[in-house]
Amino acid sequence: MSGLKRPLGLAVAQLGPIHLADTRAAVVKRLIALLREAHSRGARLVVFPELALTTFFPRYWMEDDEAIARFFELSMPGPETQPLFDLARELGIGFYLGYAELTGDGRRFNTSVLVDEAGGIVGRYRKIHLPGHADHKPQAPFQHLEKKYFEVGNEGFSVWPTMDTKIGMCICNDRRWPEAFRVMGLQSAEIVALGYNTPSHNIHWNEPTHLRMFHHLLSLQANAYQNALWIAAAAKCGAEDGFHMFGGSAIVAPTGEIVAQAQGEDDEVIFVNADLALGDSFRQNVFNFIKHRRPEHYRLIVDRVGAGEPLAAGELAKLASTFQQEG
Ligand code: CDV
Repeated sequence: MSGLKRPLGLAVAQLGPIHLADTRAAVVKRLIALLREAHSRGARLVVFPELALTTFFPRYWMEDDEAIARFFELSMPGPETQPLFDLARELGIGFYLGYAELTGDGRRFNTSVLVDEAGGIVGRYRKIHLPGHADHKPQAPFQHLEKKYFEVGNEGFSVWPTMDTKIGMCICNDRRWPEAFRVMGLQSAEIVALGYNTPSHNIHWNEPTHLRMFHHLLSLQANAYQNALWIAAAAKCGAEDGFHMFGGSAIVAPTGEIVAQAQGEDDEVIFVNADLALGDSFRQNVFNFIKHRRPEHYRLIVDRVGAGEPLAAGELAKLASTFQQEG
């Protein structure tokens, strides 16, 4: 790994708990303090968590109207978030921010925006892999109602050329799906920003607690390495009104190594002077996609959603033979 370095100051701003009683203004004040700290440490880009302006409200059963009134943003920036955008412009620092989006025609998405150093929104991502359920589960210790409150994102996994690099976004559960990162890798993403809220307990099955953190880091490390990109992952964590979510905010290099990790479960900035050129070595060698990928043999990835019966070798070969290579 040699050649010219391309350093970019990359920060993750983890948030400790946001309780139901906390106001947007109080949260934005915390975001502003974190933005200032990230800037003082040399960051050009800072990543905030998923649904960073409120408590993780999908844990509560509510009528839709109540959820919309309390937790959704009709505009971004809005009156309460404008000071964050103003400060970003003043300091010349970009950021990723997750929030609950209400569109002009009443649609609801779990969204993140990418804001550049001039304080302008350059990208928007609407979460595609929504976990949880849409029905009320009164027996469960808490709900996970993302499938009730949000629609599946309708804008794909984009990558934006900005801040002298190419940045992709995804949100929380997306990090567990290799397809999300490969789609961004195929658009030459060098950094993927992602925010998350991960409850420490699984209401669907008796998953051992220690595996929650292990699988979080495993997903980040595997996807960073296999796509030769940096991942900056920001948690909202700690106990929100008694409901615990794990921390573990991390910056992972294209080597798959964790190069910075949060120490606690409160507001905390982690920072790395990320050498974007590190990804180039992997893109030119082991993960030289154009040279080594064999998409004709990946047909089932898009043709099937769930796992089905095994196909005979002849059937797989026939599928491969019908693959249309681009250009
Ligand atoms: N907010 C999330 O998407 N959380 C999921 C939990 C429910 C497993 C996650 O993948 O972390």
